[in-house]
Amino acid sequence: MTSASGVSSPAVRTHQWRGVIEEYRELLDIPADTPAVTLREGGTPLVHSEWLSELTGGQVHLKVEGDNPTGSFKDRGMTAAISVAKHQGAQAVVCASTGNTSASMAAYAAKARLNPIVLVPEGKIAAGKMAQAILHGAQVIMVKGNFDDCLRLAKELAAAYPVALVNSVNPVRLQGQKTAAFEIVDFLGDATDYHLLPVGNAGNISAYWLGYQQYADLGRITRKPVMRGFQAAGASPLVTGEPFPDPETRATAIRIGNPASWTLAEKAAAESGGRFASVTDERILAAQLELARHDGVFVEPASAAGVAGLLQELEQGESYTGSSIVITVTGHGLKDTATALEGFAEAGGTVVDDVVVPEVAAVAEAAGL
Ligand code: AN7
Repeated sequence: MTSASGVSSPAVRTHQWRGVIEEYRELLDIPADTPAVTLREGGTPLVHSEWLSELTGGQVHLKVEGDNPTGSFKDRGMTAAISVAKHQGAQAVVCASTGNTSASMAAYAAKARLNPIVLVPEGKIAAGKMAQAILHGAQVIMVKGNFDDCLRLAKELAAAYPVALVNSVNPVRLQGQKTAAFEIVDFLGDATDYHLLPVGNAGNISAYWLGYQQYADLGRITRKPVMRGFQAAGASPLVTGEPFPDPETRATAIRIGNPASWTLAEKAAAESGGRFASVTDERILAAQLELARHDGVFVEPASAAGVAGLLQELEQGESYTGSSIVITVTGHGLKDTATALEGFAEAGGTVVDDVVVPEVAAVAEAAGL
């Protein structure tokens, strides 16, 4: 077939994923007539991990959220939040962020022609995320404080000035983010026995639980997974039960001391028979490296917390034999190559530094052939 423009089109068209709002609109609690501002987020791969399946004696899948348009799971909630903000007449949007929320908000705000304002903790944002926010046109305001200070300021700003708050305290965000649970079930045919994931501000674990509960109510799953959330040891308020006034971790995405969705997250853990645990930065960086080596999946440090948690539990004698497990890996490794390479070097790795003359013998020698 040839169209008027002279471009030939295939006779059979494959379905092109429309983004999470159009794929799941009837299941989302947002105003029905909200036009979708979308970069066709979601529809991310559920990748079988041979490495972790062998280690556990179970079946482990990774929900690879780094494959979203801006490289993290945040795009699911952001398409919803920006669509609703635009529809309601907002002209400016604000968020506090450890990096990924700001990158996502800036991209969707650009698409929606809104003015994005981001508040980030000074000096603690991975370079890739900062570059995204800047290039998408955000006003990036660095705060001499941590994420929790930024979130307080973002709330105060939105309360007093004409700017819409799109952090996950905005319930529309969780409506978008819960679609990841739908996708997992739609792909596997049922929920898994366990779902493991990193936890920072605790919106994601809360959203997954919303999604699983909704599918259970609709009779689309026969069981709900046990939810296990993993925090960095230096920022683990859900484990200790107390806010951290000075959270510290090299997994900067989850450097959060007082999670906004604390209560919802505790509910998810309690109702699912799950729990929270902490993992050290050393374990997080080791898991990031092993995941890249064994599975070909490159994630940012925070995103490896769920895998680090699984490995730690196996060492502690926990059994996952015969179980099905999903681990969400939340953001792409290219977001923060500096920390990745530091972790690699600390693990004894050598970054390639041989420079050879342009002759095959020299290349072969350098390659150890
Ligand atoms: C890669 O961008 O909070 O528990 O401001 O970027 O839902 O907060 C990021 C969080 C995990 C934690 N993995 O998710 C922000 C921000 C990555 C992240 C989390 C974040 P939540």
